[in-house]
Amino acid sequence: MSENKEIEIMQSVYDKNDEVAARINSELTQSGIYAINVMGAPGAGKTTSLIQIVKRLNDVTPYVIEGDIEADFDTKTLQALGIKAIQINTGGACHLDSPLIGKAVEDLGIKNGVLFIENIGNLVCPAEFMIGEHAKMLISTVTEGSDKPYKYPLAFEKADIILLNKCDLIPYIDFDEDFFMKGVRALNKTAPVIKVSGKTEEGFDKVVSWIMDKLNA
Ligand SMILES: Nc1nc2c(ncn2[C@@H]2O[C@H](COP(=O)(O)OP(=O)(O)O)[C@@H](O)[C@H]2O)c(=O)[nH]1
Ligand SMILES: [Mg+2]
Repeated sequence: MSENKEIEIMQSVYDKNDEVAARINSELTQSGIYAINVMGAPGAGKTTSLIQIVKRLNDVTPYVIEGDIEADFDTKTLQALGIKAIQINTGGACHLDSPLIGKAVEDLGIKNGVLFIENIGNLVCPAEFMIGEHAKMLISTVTEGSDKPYKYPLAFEKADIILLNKCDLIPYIDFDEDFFMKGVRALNKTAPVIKVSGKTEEGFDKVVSWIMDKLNA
């Protein structure tokens, strides 16, 4: 009995979140914004990748919403590069939700461009909550190990594009790319997996070309 009740409450939390997410998504679309929910573990290189992507966007205006439990280092870094960015601090919550994004989108006042939403560093909860995005970008890294698709399936299953970051470090570690890709493809047949490095900058031209295709579609 008590177990049933718990499931019902969670369902209504998800329903409410998804309802707001759908509204944000349609408002963003009407404003000419393509929104990408950027997910990955703490330190996977979410902010580093955003910097690499943004500097290749040319004529497209980037906007960033930074999600962190505490602090605003990433927002300050992006603002110092001239990027329109604002911070959300969840004060403990392990993921962003759509009411938080609705308020941030209003505050940003954006039109025509790409909105990147850097989610809280976490491979679990962010994948469960829609936040008004058009696509989910998952950043996984070679230093996390090749077993992550098997251990955190939902994030890999839901991703529309997967960046495999820190490829500059492959010579120094025991990353098994075949095992990683087998795990990814068992969950997700279609998302492109792009090998990148925030250090050597390899791969980011391909990522930007995927984004531009989506934007123009
Ligand atoms: N070697 C290497 N380090 C990276 C790469 N990408 C990010 N880093 C480093 O990893 C750390 C975390 O990066 P950050 O972008 O802040 O990760 P976030 O927490 O996911 O936003 C920083 O010290 C980065 O310089 C990469 O491709 N290769
Ligand atoms: Mg960051």
